[in-house]
Amino acid sequence: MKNSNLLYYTSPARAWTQALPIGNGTLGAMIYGTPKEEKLSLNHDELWTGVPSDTFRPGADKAFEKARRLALQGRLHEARKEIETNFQSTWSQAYLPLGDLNFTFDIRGGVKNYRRSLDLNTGVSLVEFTCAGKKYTREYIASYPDKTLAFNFEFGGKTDFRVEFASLLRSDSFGEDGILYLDGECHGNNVRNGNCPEKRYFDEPEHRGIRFRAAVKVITDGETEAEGRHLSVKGASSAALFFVCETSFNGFDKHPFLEGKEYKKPCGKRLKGLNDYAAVKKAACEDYRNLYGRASLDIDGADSDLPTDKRLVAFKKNHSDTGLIELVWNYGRYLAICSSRPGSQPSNLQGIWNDKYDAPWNANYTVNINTEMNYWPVLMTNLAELDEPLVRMIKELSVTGKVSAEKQYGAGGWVSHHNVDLWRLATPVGGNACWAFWHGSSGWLCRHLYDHYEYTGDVDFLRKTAYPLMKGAAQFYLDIMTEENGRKFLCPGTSPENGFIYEGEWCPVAKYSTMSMSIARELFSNCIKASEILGTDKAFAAKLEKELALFPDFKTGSEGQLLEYDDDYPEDEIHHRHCSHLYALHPANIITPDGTPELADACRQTLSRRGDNGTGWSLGWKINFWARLFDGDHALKLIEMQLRPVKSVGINYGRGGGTYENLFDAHPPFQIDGNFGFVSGVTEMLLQSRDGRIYLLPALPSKWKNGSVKGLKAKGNVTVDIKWKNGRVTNYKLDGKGRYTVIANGKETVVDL
Ligand code: FUC
Repeated sequence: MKNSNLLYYTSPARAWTQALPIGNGTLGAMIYGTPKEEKLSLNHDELWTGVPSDTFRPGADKAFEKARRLALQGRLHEARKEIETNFQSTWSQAYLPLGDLNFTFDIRGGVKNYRRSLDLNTGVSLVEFTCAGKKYTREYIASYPDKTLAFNFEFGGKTDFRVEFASLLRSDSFGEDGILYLDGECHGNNVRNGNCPEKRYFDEPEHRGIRFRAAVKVITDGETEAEGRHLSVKGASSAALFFVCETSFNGFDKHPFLEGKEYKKPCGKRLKGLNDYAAVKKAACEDYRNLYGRASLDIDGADSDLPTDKRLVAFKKNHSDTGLIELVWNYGRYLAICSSRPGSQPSNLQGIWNDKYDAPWNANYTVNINTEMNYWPVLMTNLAELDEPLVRMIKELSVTGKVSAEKQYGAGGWVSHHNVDLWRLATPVGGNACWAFWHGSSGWLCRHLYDHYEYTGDVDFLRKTAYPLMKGAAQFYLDIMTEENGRKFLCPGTSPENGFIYEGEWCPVAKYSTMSMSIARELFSNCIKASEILGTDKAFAAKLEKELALFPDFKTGSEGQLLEYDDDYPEDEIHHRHCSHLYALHPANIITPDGTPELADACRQTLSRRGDNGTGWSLGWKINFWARLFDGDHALKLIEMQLRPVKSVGINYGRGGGTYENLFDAHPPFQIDGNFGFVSGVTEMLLQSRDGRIYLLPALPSKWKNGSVKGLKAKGNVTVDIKWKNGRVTNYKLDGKGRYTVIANGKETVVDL
């Protein structure tokens, strides 16, 4: 058995990026594993600043019109100024940390045989050590069925300990009947959004934010006593603890204070039912295993039984440990299961894990790449259920996005921009137009809906959920399309978060951007396909067809690269981390090496000029690009770069991407998208599917000579197992229905399932 399902360490975490994560979609904890003073850093995914509010900018529609006129006249700097001054609005709300649960154990003597671990096969995290000849074990799990984080402590002899909450939020803590409570309140406003720079809390009910109750119940053979803000336990040989948390958040469109949901009683009710650790653990593990156990990967190569942090360092010198690649692939699936479950919020920039009062980029939903990347691996690794929170978010965004379309642009349909929050912010934020003025996320998010249909084959989902949302997003782009010389395009356009040199100065606003046009192109095509499948909306589909025929073609530049904008403007940052203009290559399938080889060559050229290096997610995206170009060796190079050990946590936009000791992806700072881009990248190297074609090992690196992968999904709801030897498919199994063309070992075969 290779060591590809276990993270372990021989010393406690000293930093958050060394601690180990558990989560049930809604509740999350980072476990430090300190023997005598344990710290669990806690999260609930509904703890955000703010309340629902109107964020649109009055008069923005006029500003948009003006900016468009200016851009058409080639007055791009003026167009930018108009957008930044009169079009953009406020920043998103912020994701907040719940707090820490701190334990002090009365354990004396030197600690020996220390080990902490996370077993991805079971989802169980363990801390073990001996002290004065006694063995201590602490076990931590997250339970989705029981909506709790549960811990079991076994002490080698009678031990005293105390437990208390510490939160950065306005809160109060007290103990009662073996239960420790934390009642708290989130900020009514994100200080970053400029309305009220220094003020986080308000007295006026209409400005008060989400309230919550967190509680931990201790069941022990020792004596439990509440003393002020902590519980103290005396003479325990073991203790089971159950942590729960409920909030007053009552939906994106309900005021959490004035129309808040009851949260204290449900908390108590939930705790009442939690008494039997073994039963809770059994149900949690079964539920987890049902998802995690669906897929597996085995690449022949070296293995390592080094502790994970040392293993990462060793990999830097010698890349032969394919077990580490499997481990990070498995870990990404684990993180997806922990951070996105039906009923939870979608995973944000940090999944659900954040210990910072002011998290980087507010740990919001950044939807010009990051949130989408979080969901890339879900369908292909057979975890379709995990899409639910994202699908729900898109539905809710279509409501706020309708207001955004109307007020910001005077258009129909719905639109969202580059940031989203718990309240489904759909208007453009403030600041530089290079990020704020970008209306591509509604279209991009809709590709996930159509993908969900394509992977699952669920026509009902397409009819009731996906298509109406796709149609609304398409309607918006139709409404704002601009015509010039018989061509239709989205004017003005930006390409996340890049710019170019125009009339001697840096400028982010062009006549149009390749990415926005690619998003619209894909969305329109998917709407047309959906209308055929569903037998509806023929007139609308015909309109889209007509429009598509007028889209400008992809353009290539002086060095054969795919152009990012309508013109070959001089580049400013040639190694920019975003490669948005390659959207047509990945995630979309508009450009393919076998369908449009010349454009695929242009993408290759773009990637070569951009260079390999980048932030964590940028490296992750590049694995996927090279996989789509059927270049496994280049994809592997990016994998190796993404596994570079990183310790620094300050924001670095440059080229410092890699992996922290707990295998979280490093932008830096920690950003979970890179973990997920890694999983989809590796998967895309082994399996791709589109338009009834299933590619087996389309981008297998020459180093991965032998191996097998099981339980992946191809579009059409086909489960795929593949075995290979000496770089050639030797065996494969497709489980599903329908007719497909299978491409393996350079040969095409039609199969009927
Ligand atoms: C986008 C990226 C940054 C970072 C931020 C959260 O704006 O350009 O690199 O990932 O999102």
